[in-house]
Amino acid sequence: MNKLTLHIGNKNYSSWSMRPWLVLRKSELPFSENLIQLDVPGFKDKLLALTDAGTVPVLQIGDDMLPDSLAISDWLAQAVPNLWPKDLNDKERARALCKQMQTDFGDFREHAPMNLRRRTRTEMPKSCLAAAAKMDAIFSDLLNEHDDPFLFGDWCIADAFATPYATRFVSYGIPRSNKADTYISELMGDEDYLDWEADAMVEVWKLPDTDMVYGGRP
Ligand SMILES: N[C@@H](CCC(=O)N[C@@H](CS)C(=O)NCC(=O)O)C(=O)O
Repeated sequence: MNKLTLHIGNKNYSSWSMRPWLVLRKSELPFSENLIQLDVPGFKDKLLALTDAGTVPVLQIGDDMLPDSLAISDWLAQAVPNLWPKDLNDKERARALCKQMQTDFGDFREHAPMNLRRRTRTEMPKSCLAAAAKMDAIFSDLLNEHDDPFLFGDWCIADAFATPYATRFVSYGIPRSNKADTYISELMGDEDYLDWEADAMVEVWKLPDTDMVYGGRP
């Protein structure tokens, strides 16, 4: 197989980067990573030098560049078995949920930006809480249906996509059901997630605008 390099953003803040990084870890394929600091002078030129999308994550496969967290995950699932559920109906549902997590829940993403170092218990806007409650209901239904511990029984790409949302519930003290809380703890206790988080904790580069939302300190 061609050499794999995952181009990613800052680990404390880049939720899109975390998803395929977790999928790559679960795939057990060897890969290296290249971290590009976002929102510093010249960062966009670096992203546009990778692909026209101008975003991270980007998976470099030999000399080919593949942007987009879901496209990267699909590529990895073709290379390695069992990253999607075995049941074909569940596979379609898991993929649709990933797509929904990419495009929906905008109020959750906007008001509770991923910030792994952050812990607060402030009152969040109603629209954010409503989007989080909707996600909680989807998670709880799937966990009940598949008898835990993951959304479709065994760990799959949908759980990688859920992990940055799990961290938002915890960072901003967003209310959740016991079912969702147990699942969030499972995701945030995952050994690969903990490796990513450990790197995020020691990053010195900061985004003051993100750190200061809801009374945080820069
Ligand atoms: N749909 C894309 C979204 C990627 C994305 O928006 N990435 C952010 C970082 S988390 C980015 O590159 N932002 C830089 C910019 O938009 O200038 C995916 O799933 O990979």
